Amino acid sequence: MDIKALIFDLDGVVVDTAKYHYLAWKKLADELGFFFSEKDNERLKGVSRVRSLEILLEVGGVQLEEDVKKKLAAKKNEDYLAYIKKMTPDEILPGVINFLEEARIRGLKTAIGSASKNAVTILETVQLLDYFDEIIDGNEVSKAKPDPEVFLNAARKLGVKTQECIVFEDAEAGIEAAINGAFHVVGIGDKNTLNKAEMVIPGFAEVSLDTFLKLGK
Ligand code: B16
Ligand code: MG
Repeated sequence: MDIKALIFDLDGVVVDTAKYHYLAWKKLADELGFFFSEKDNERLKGVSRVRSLEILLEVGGVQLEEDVKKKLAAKKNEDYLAYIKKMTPDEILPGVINFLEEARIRGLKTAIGSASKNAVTILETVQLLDYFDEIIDGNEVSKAKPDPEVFLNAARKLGVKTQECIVFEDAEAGIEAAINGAFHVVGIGDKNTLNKAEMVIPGFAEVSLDTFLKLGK
């Protein structure tokens, strides 16, 4: 089946917001009195905000009431937004704009499929919003990756079959979500970690669309 659409995860694929998530989560851990390492932060990639807080508290061996957790997640998000608002288009990952422009010229549809509730804010801030036909984010899904809901919603809104889409993902849970929804999937990052993907690339720098269109054949 011919490829008709491309669905992009946001954090780790289009922009690197993981470093800002880390700074905001680390501040919270410091305030709660434990150390939260960059290695620990790897466990939060692609994971929802609520689940991220649970992992963080697990790392610190801290147990809290639900209402306190809610307040802490909101506070973390305020700190995170303060970083996000200072982002510039220079922070778009290498090759992404050229790749999106090539997709548009070739008549492919594009969407974002992200767990983040801040996806629109981030895309607006780095001036990328107009490059996507649809944005499906954490505000519109009830089931987190590896459930395919976010990508299925994107395909439905784009009006294409899942086998006609390629999902680009940097997180293992996201790759599983794409596989669970019968999408083609390209991993962005390390070949060994993302070995379930059909193809893995380090990023979009010097990558042409033709490299992926053969996945549909
Ligand atoms: P927010 P993605 C994910 O984005 C991040 O990778 C993950 O670390 C974060 O916890 C999640 O978004 C929720 O983000 O707090 O902004 O709603 O990789 O799915 O684009
Ligand atoms: Mg990601």
